[in-house]
Amino acid sequence: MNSRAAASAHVDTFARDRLPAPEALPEFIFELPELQFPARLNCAAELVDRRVAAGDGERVAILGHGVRWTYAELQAQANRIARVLVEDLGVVPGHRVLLRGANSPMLAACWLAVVKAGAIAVGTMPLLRARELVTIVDKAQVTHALCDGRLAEELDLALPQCPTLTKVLKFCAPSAELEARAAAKPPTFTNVDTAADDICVIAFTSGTTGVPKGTMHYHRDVMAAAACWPPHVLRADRDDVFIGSPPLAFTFGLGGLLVFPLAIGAAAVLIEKATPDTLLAAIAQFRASVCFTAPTSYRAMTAQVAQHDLKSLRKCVSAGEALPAATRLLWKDATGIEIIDGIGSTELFHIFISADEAHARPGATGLPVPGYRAAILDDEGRELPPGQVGRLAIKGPTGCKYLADERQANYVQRGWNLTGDAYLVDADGQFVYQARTDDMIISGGYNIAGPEVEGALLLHPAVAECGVVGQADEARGQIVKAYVVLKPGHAADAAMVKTLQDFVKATVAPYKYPREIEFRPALPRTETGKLQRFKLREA
Ligand code: 3UK
Repeated sequence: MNSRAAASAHVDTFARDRLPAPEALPEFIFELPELQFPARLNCAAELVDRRVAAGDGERVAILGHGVRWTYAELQAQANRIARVLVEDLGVVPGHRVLLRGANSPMLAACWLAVVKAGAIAVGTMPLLRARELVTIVDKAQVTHALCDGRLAEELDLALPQCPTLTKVLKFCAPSAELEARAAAKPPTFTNVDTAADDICVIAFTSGTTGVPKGTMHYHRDVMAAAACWPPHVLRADRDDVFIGSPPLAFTFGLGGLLVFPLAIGAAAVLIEKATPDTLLAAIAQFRASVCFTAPTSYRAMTAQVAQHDLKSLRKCVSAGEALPAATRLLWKDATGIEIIDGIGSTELFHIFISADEAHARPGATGLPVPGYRAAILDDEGRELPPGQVGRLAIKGPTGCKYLADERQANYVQRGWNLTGDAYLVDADGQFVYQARTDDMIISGGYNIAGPEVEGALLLHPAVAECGVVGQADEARGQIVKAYVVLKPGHAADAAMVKTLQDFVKATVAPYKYPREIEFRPALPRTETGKLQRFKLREA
């Protein structure tokens, strides 16, 4: 790698100036031959222009409701938007451009346009409110925004408190201002010749607590993610049609629903609402073959699988939270498909431990993805032997680079990325998730992993969803407390509490059983499908 020596193309150096100091960065490893990146690299050019140049211009790139763009059409649209950014809005390389919208072809074209222009895409989750947008705009000193008109309200409310954000252009309904301007531009654009280690994405963490962290990613990080997990574990091909629920503002969605399909010349379906019901209908409608969503979504979809034609579906990816063994089994029974589980993080861009269909093991996440190394460390940073629970540590071609954030020192220690997860390696070398390190329950001297108790509860036919946390207790320090959503037709009474407690005792070591069970109509979740255990703990 000699890209360090290559001159940055950024005229506005805000992001580069706020990278962690060299000694605070994780160690990067580029052992695979496919990770030898040139010093100059623009990932949008790699994903779109290179495909068109290779003769794929007439292949379908992006599908949506009422939209079918070939690679050539996607290139033309992204180029026109890039011209609007540069010629009309004065975007220069290094500017931070906020993107706001539900997943749609236009949002994808905007992302590519920002990156082609050498600027930095700052995605925002559709459900964010004005005050959360203000925080992001302030932290990233956002200069421009492209916003779906239907989600403009909260951004408009935020604007008076966003002095750096001077230019906002809206796309889609009602005004389609961006489309009108883009249509007036020629379909060509000279991509900014960025360095491989120029920043092109700032992805904000969902921030369960505290101020969200801006994770910065280089052009080469995007291509590195595309070179590791997809060809070695997912193994989709160019005739696949990708679909799923995670927002493009979440790197799980950005990779799975845009970068990875484009990297192999496949097609991506971008739909705005991907609730279990609409996702199943869209799989049937678009003949989708590769699906990305969260464990709870697979669980919810199983009940409705029979009402849809899912013949086209061949690969299902789960990430965001641990995949309970019960959910893996339910989905396999309903569809015949073995889910590909993978743990990834916003800091590392995408998945770094995963198992393909052949290596899938209920209850385990899988093996380190080629290109990445994984270890289990104790609190002093020493590597632990198999069977012992410790802190998951990762090294690879991508890694944590927070935007001006002291919490860099929590995530990166001695060159390792510490994800905040407690894991163990079993006798087969499989990595087995235990809990978030701060979600371990210590009760009467036992360490109990909440997700393991959840996994046991989910095996019971009356349980729709559940969340298990530690609750302060005078005698035991903490007790195991379960919040349970029952399936329709089951009574939330004392008899059910006893039934579930006995069931857990018969399924896992009896000391792990939930001493308290509370029934709830629903559980608190993030927009990315993660259970918000901290909200349950506060309850
Ligand atoms: C948890 C998992 C067990 C784990 C993500 C794939 O989730 C993503 O990024 P986030 O920054 O959260 C990271 C944390 O989520 N987690 C994710 N996947 C799994 N735990 N099994 C899993 N399969 O605590 C991790 O540290 O929101 C996932 C790709 C890109 C992503 N950004």
